[in-house]
Amino acid sequence: MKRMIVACVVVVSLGFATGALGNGGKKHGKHEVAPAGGHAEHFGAPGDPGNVTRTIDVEMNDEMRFRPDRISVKRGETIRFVVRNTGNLKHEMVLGTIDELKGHAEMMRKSPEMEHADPNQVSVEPGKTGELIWQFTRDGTFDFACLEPGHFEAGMVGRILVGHERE
Ligand SMILES: [Cu+2]
Repeated sequence: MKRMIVACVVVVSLGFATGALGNGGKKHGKHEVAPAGGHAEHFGAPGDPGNVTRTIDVEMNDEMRFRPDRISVKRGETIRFVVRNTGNLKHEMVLGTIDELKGHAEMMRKSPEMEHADPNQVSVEPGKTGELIWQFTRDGTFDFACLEPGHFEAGMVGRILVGHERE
């Protein structure tokens, strides 16, 4: 858990450094290399829009809840999450394991202005809709959360069951 947080910090610092240098027009460029911390491979990989097998609508609201907050997928499925923010606050859906989400939530509390744009997350302004495409490659129980400061702590979390029977 401790180590996971450290890994996150390192990745983010590198991102900042690259952005700050901004040389060679690489600013805000997509990371081509495999992520150092490798959080993503715990539960899958960014999905190819051409391979989407199912669309799941998710609502985020100011009651600090996701609806649904429990999602079942089959291993191998590529899911397009259509994420609608029905509240008046900014919300986001971040996929991960509960430990790494906790670590990120802590970072977000310390640096609320921090913006992160990874393929495993989507930030959605009030009244807007965003999309997140993810392929689930491993069986298991994974989590998602809103990491806007305080939201995770208020219970804005959900769970994804991969490879389990549909409920
Ligand atoms: Cu939120």
